[in-house]
Amino acid sequence: MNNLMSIIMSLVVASSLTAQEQVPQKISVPLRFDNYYTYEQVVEALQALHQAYPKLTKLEVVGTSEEGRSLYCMTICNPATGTELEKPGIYVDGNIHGNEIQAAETALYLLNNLLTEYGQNTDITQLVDRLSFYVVPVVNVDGRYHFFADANSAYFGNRGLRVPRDDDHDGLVDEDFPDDLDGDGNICMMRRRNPFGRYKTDPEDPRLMVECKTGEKGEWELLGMEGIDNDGDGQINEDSEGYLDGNRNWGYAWMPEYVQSGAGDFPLQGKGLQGLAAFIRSKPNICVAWAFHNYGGMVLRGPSTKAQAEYPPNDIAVYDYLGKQAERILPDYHYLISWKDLYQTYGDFVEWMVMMNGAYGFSSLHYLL
Ligand SMILES: [Ca+2]
Ligand SMILES: [Ca+2]
Ligand SMILES: [Ca+2]
Ligand SMILES: [Ca+2]
Ligand SMILES: [Zn+2]
Repeated sequence: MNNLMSIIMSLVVASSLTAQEQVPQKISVPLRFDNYYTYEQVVEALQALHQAYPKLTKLEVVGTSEEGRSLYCMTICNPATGTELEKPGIYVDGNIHGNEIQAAETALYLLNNLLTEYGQNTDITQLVDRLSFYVVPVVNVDGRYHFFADANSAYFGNRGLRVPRDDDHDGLVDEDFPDDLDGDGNICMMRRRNPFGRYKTDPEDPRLMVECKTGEKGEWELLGMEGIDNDGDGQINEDSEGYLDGNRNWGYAWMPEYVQSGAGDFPLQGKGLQGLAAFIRSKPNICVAWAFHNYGGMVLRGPSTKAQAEYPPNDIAVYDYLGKQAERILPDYHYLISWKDLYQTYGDFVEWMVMMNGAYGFSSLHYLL
């Protein structure tokens, strides 16, 4: 287990990515980690890995999204050392939040590392021989697709699933998205000059603004996010995609929308999630689940809600051991309890893995690579 932890943890430190324009490239093995893959390129990368290691891998579609995209799972199992279901299963996924794109690269890095180091590195060879790995690099396939295809904001968008929803209860669904008015590919805050505004130009960088101190003369006022009132109801950008949060829609401790924002109308409303759930239920050998998210340097375990009792002491001993290894291997990451140290989540995926499927479950929140 210590070796596995090292690999999962080293993913984060080992690869160095920068957010940049997509450079067209032929995807081949070993995979490159110098730019982010679009949804289609993730699929190509999985196919390339499968072609390079057909004996060790299985690539299958485990679900279909609202917009008809496929959710892929790559299984790594060495048939020469036993069948898949008789080995302990390690489940890893990423990008359940569509905008948290580096989670998928992290999952691909794990696959790439396990396969290219098999037969070279003794620890990895042993892991691959002893375990079955199930890796789903992109859970929210529609969110990832739109993250690359559409204009984006630093604040929101593409996190949830594309289940249409009437956010402002006017009988129309998803009728007023933000609009990229200047066509630069970003949805930004708009400003205009106004001597009564609360902001002035930052003396250190004229591209930025700082808030005026009391008595200081203002220069700028903020006008909100880029956009127009597409449906003419007097409100701007009030109803964009969704919002159903793929990580609030699972069948353990699910709570309706008035308790948990993003819950959806019922557990497993997300079409892709239904397929994924059925796939996971067919793998009773899964004993560890790891869900990759972004931002914050956290390795989180449940419980995900306060009302839930603490896990049994024997389990906590295992979590604490793994958590300590995580902190040792990953500088600046902290092993934390999700309800207490981050926030409560109802209908959480990892909690469903723990309570309904008997896995040790973690979410890890990675910094941008
Ligand atoms: Ca509406
Ligand atoms: Ca813009
Ligand atoms: Ca409107
Ligand atoms: Ca709009
Ligand atoms: Zn997330």
